[in-house]
Amino acid sequence: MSELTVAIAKGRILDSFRILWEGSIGHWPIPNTSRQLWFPPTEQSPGMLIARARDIATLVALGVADVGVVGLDVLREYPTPDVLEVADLAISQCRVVIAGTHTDWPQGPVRIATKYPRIAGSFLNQHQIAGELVSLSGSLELAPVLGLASYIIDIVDTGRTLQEHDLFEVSTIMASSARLIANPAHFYTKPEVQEFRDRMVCIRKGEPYANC
Ligand code: PRT
Ligand code: MG
Repeated sequence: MSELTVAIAKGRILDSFRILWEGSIGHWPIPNTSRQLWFPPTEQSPGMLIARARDIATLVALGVADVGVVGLDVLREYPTPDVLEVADLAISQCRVVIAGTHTDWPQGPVRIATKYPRIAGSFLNQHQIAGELVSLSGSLELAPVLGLASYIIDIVDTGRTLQEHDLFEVSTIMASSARLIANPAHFYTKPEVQEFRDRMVCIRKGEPYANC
C-alpha cells in the first residue's frame, strides 16, 4: 500500500470515506485537528492528498494521485476524460434536483440558480425549458427567498434544507454517490491500485478482503 497515493475531496466525502478506510486499510493518517493537505505514504498507510472536489479528477488524470474519491455530481459537472471510474463507494449519497417555490414544472422563461451550470444546462435542453441560469457557488436556497430565481438546481439529501426555505422538489435530475476513480495507466500497471479498489469494494459489501 505504501506506493499508493489517494486524492480525496475535503468536506463530507472525506468524513464518510474515513469509515471505509478504517475498515479496509486501518490506520487513518489524518489527525483530527490537522490542517495539513498532504500526508506522504508510510509503511501502514497509502499517501493522502486533500483537495477541492473539482480538482480531484485533474490530480488523478495527471498521475499526481493514483486514485481519487469524489462525488458523481462533480465528475459530471467537470468531466475529465483521462480517468477511469472504478467503483461506486455508495457513500455521500444524494440527488441533484430542481426545486422551486412550488412543485409545478417551470413554465415560460424562468430564472434558475445553480452551482451545476453544465448539468442544469443539459437538463433544460433535454426538456426544452426556456430557463436563464444564474451561477452561484453556494447557499443556493437563498436565491428564491431573495427573489433572484424561482427555481434552484442543487443537491438534496434529507430534504430538510429545502423544507426550511419553503422550497419543493419538482424533479430529480440525477442520483449521486462518491466514486473511486483511477489513473488508467496506474490502474493497469500498479497492482496496489487494483488491490486498493478491491479492498474498498469488499468493505462496502461488508465482507473481509480475504473472502470477498
Ligand atoms: O466547499 P467546497 O466547494 O470545497 O466543496 P463542497 O461544498 O462541494 O463540499 P461538501 O462537503 O459540501 O460536499 C461535497 C459532496 O458531498 C458533493 O459534491 C456531493 O457529492 C456530496 N453530498 C452528499 C452533498 C450532500 N450530500 C448534501 N446534502 N453535498 C452537499 N449537500 C448540501 C446541499 O448542497 C444542501 O445545501 O446539503 C444541503 C442539503 O442537505 P439536506 O440533507 O438538508 O437535504
Ligand atoms: Mg459545501
